[in-house]
Amino acid sequence: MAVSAAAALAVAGLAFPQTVANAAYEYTPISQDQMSVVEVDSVELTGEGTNGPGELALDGNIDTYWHTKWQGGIDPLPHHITVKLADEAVSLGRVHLTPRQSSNGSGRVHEYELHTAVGDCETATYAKVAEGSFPGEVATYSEVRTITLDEPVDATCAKVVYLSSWGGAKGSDPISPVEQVATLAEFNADTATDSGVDPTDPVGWAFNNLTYLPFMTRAQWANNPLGYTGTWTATDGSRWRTECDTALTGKNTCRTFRWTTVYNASPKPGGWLHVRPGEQVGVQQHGDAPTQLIGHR
Ligand SMILES: [Ca+2]
Repeated sequence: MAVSAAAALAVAGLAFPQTVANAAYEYTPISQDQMSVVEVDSVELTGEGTNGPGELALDGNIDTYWHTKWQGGIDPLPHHITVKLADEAVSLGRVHLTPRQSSNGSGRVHEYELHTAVGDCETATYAKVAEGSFPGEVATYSEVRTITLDEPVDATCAKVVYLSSWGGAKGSDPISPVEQVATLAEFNADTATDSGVDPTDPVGWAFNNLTYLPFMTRAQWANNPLGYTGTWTATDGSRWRTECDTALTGKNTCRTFRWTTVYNASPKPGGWLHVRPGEQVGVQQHGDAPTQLIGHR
């Protein structure tokens, strides 16, 4: 159970900002089956065997790849590949670029720009939505490069521009040499939806709504993980921890905590105050303790 800062404040009846910074997103892969290559600026027709065509970046096979022309003269940078993501615009959150897996990833992307458009991918106006660069270590040439947008963008089409690219390997140099061609084994993309979670909220063990159970003894909990110190994962995937006989719990007593992201936030001068709310489910204290209900610690 996660409560956004805005929602928590709304419950508390306080004024709160209309925007929540640092929203976190949940990503869902777009099937390559619904994507198609609109355009590549250049194709090697003969020098790479059956490889070369841009469509090979959408065939689900990391061993096949798009390759720009080099035979008989190298087509110069920049290069680009444009992909239609879907018939209707999607909320684009990330793009994954799987480098060519052969020749030490020669032609993999170095400096890039990501452009997107809505509408007909051949005639639409593209706008730059991200730029950056990927490192050129030979040792990591095969790893997927991911472009994550700061905020999702409505897009029907995505165009990856290679401003520069890395070659394969040169002697024992750990960094690849510069290259003029572009290659790409696989193009993938994810849609993004706001998860409602403020990632600035801390994650940790929560303990709230302390309740003593006065009519049971420790012995009755002997075979229950709530009755002795330890951690476990419940069948629903939730993580639990019980602590017994410490300064926190008191003597001959246990407290049980659940790993959670449930926090409330309220504004304070210069930032936010994060408070653990009192709605934690299932956390309790038991043992030979006094009969009382205690609120937040
Ligand atoms: Ca491929």
